[in-house]
Amino acid sequence: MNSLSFTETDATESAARAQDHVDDTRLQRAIADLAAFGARDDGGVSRQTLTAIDLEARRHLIEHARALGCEVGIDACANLFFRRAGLDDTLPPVLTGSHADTQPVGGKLDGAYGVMAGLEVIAALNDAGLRTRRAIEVVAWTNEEGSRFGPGCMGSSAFVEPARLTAFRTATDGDGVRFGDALDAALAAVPDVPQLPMARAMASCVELHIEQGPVLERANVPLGVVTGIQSVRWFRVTCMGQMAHAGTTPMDERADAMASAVALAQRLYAYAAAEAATQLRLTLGRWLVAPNSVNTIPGSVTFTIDARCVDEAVLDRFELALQTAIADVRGLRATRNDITVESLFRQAPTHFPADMRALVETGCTRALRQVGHDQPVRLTSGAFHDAMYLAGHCPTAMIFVPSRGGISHNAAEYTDAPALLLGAQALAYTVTALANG
Ligand code: HGY
Ligand code: MN
Ligand code: MN
Repeated sequence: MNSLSFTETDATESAARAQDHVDDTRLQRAIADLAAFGARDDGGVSRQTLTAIDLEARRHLIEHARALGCEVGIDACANLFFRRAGLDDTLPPVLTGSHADTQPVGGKLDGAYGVMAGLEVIAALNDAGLRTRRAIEVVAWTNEEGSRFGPGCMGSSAFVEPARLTAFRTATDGDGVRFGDALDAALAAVPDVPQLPMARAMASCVELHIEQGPVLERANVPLGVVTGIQSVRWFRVTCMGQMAHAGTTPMDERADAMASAVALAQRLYAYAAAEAATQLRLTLGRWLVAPNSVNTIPGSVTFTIDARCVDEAVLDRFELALQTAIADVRGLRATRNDITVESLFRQAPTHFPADMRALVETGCTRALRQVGHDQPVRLTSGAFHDAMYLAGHCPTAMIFVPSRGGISHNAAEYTDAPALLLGAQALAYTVTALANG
């Protein structure tokens, strides 16, 4: 096979061989080995970004990748890249992978599956004795979840737009730790890993991920071709009041911040219920009450809003409704309570290109046919992913496998081994074909 001029047949044959060398046992072991870092008694995983346990997991990934013959690099946002050289290293590589951080109470698969399946593709290529025209890089993005430090997808968004990193460094976690300090510690922990520039050219990107929703399981089809990712907006609302004694303060003389927050939250949930037909999704997930004492009237209550929809106009209308609700609640206690809202994160809907989706469909269909299924399901992602930033950087696509009960961001997150194998097989086909393109 001429090293620099691959024919269509070569690319397809190599893709099929890579797919056929994906090893189920090796994949399961790799997922289990990573899940041990932050393992919980309830079967979940707690490995928030740049915590000590995350740094231990990163070291494990570096050693695992080196054992597969990969070169390892890290960029200024501590994104880890595991590179399998191509025959022509002047060409931009094909990127796969996902994130290795988890929610505070996460599962074994969210993000981790895409990283370990990417490394399994490299192991399969090694087993098959295949060289590819382009290099293949598997990435472990920093802080996809955005739970410890907001916003989400810090690593991938800084990779494509490095100027964002300055502001990200000032983000703080619940203990007041700055992202910049945690980042510097993560970089110092890997002095043996060379630093890479950000915003490097990539030929294409494919991210494999669990669906985290119910669609594939209800369709009883183990593979999904992701058509795009819905739009997301995060806000922080702060309701101010006045701390006072719970026993001595008459109800009509209080500036109770919790009363404002609850009145506002009730309006927002009622709005979301009225908008159900639009598939608007509203979550008020993180609440901070000061001074959080049973017998002091709350002086301030802060809560986050996570609003999502495939139709951005719905989110625009939601923002107007939010302002109206705030004005309403301010009116209830006009003199004493103030309410502020701050935008934390916003991302327009993502649409993956047709040619990338077609290639993913080919890889999925070949894998499915081997287990008696016909073809993959096409679906939009309800969750956001690093691929939403890569989609603006290079041709990008995603592959999904089902989540049992549609559950994720929960210790009960689970996908059966046959589906995990199929996802890795579809990834191997797609990435190998792209790497020979
Ligand atoms: O929130 C999300 O959609 C992602 O799972 N972090
Ligand atoms: Mn994820
Ligand atoms: Mn997640």
